[in-house]
Amino acid sequence: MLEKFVKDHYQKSLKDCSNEEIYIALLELVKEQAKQKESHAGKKKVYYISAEFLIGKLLSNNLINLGLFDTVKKELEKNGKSIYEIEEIEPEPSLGNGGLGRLAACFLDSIATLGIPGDGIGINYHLGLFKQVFEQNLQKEYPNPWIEKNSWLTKRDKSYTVEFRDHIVKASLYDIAVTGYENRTNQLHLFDIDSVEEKITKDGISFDKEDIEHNLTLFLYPDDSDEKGQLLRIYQQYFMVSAGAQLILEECEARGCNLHDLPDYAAIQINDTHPTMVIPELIRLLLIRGICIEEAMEIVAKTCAYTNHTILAEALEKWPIAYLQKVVPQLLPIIHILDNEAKKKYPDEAVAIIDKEDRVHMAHIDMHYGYSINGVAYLHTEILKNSELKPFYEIYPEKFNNKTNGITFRRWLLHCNEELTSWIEELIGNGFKKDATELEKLLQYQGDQKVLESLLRVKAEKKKQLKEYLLRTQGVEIDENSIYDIQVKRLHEYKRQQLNALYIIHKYLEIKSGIIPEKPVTVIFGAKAAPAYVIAKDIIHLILCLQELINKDEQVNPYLRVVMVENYNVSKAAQLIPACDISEQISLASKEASGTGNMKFMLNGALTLGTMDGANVEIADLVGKDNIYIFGEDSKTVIDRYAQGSYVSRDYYEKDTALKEAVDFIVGREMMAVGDEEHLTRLYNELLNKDWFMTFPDFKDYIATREKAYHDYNDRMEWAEKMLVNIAKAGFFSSDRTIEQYDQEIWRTGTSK
Ligand code: 475
Repeated sequence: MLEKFVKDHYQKSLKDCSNEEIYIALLELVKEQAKQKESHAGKKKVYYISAEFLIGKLLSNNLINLGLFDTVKKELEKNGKSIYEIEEIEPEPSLGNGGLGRLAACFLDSIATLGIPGDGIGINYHLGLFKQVFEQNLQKEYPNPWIEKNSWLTKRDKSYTVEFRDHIVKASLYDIAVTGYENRTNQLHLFDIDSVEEKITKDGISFDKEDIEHNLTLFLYPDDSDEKGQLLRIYQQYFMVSAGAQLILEECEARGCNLHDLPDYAAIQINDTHPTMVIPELIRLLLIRGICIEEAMEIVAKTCAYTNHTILAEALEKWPIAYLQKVVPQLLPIIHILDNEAKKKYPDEAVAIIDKEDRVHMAHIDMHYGYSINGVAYLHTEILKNSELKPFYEIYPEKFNNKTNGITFRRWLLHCNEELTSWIEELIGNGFKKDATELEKLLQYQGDQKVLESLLRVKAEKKKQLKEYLLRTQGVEIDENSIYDIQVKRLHEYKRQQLNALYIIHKYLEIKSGIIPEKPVTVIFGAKAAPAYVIAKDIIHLILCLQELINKDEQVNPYLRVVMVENYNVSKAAQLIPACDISEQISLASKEASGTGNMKFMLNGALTLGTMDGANVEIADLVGKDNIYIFGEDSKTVIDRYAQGSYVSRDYYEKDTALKEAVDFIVGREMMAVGDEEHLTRLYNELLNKDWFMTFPDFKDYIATREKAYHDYNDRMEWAEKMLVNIAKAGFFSSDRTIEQYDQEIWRTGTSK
């Protein structure tokens, strides 16, 4: 089919085309095919508004979803071309940061796959999240341009006016088609301004924060450590929601809505607090269209639903009224009304929209004026109800619900691990592609040596591929016969990459003292730190220094190696995850809302080494304690300890020699030889005097549990059986399941079964 397409469009045969030409032809072909599956049927539609959509490269996924992947792959092969080389040409869109953004991308895939009318609404950031480069063992940030002349973006002949206090801008609409797996096509709507200027950055990622006309859609999460940066974020958020709200009202009216019945036509899912201003903005637009304030508030409250993704206080946005006044004064009368009404009914200061310091609590707007509040894993929702959002749960118990996260198996199995996909298919057929719970059929092979051996062969193949990939892309050499132990996620103290680093130091010291591990280990990290997050960047420095020190040490490197992957992103995740043996999910219990990497690793046959946090709890329930490595204190102990305010990290340090040695090593002679004193000393002091995320109390158990996992690894048959159980039980974590629950319990479009 590609041959014919290329002939018709370029009057050339496939084998005479360059890879670039084939890539462009495939873009066109996919767009044409996707268009045929657009549908305007159905009354109610979902709008998923999010500051991030971490969609990753789209070519192969679109081909898979349209049922074209195998045909195209074979056709290319016949003509001496490779789909994998063509994939490399596609730039990775830089529209997201971490879990929240990747979840939004998985959800769009599942919404379309289940045949639900549902579009994404976001911003077309030109430089997206920064590109990470390591220089002198430090993270440096550079712009990450990704938009090319030919891309998945389609510019629509459509724009909306967005008014700020001192600017009026035109929000132009760009769409990216979202193909469902053997189902309909939806859209990801991304707004942009025509005057944006990619070239205004200097010296890395600095730019004039006040030059709104040129910078509005430049970066995702521009540095907000000063007032100008916070104002820019407010500009971005309002830009997204105002254009989005106008689009929603226009579309609903076109489908027959008279605005009074908006909740019958739209369900708006607010992805964390970044899009919260959609609530006052919709009310404002309804007022302009002649609806009275009481009714407007009621309509909007029946249309909007809020998802919370974190209990970390610093991530819950609170904007000073004065800042909102400077950017979007038109919203303030409405925000004051929302605040007054809420205060009249609920005088408790804890649930106020505007607090005593004149700050607007965005999440509080969502909870008072939305009809659903959901957490993203069972434990997370329980913590929201019983502690973090308790005052709201007492007022609105009926609004609270859980939607445990999920991942799309099209990307995180079918695309990233063709070998494992075929292995599964040969054993249980291909029903699991549509109904992920069918993976449980694998359980019948638990004691089957031949099957287990073939599973180990698949893993070995993916490990070999990762070795080659790392050599090719980063010039590092790893041992494919070592255990691959991987921690990839945003860098944050609560995720505790520093605990993993302490283990590495401990192991290094052991090897130095002559204790040789049973099996060599390769510890792999991938993580970006927010540019203004000082300690997170110190932790990256620590890891990079360890990498240099250990990999150069010939006494140690046969047994232990450290690799920090540069600029970790979706494409790199797709290489790393299938090759992993041990998945590090070691956040401080209660702090990781869910995690979704944990699900991807499990699905690809890695075993979890983790705390009882987020979705790890549900993974542990599903696979049973013999098939997961759990360590550390539980969330209740941690929450109580915070409440008592009694944690003193130094007490643990003084009592545990192994811990003391590892911590002291950070500022020891060897590290100072490769690292920077200021960074290392700051991190050392932070751990010793604060350790806010309590790595020290979990250190001992972490070491013991990690050693047990490494020991168990050597019984290959038993290990393979554990892998098999993990794969078989991963079906629950399909985002198709999650989205079916969103649809049945929150959106109620009446589409999914
Ligand atoms: C959680 N990002 C994961 C994932 O639900 C969870 C917040 C504020 C500003 C910028 N970025 C953020 C997040 O809060 C985020 O990514 N949260 C993550 O959402 C999906 O699996 O546990 O940390």
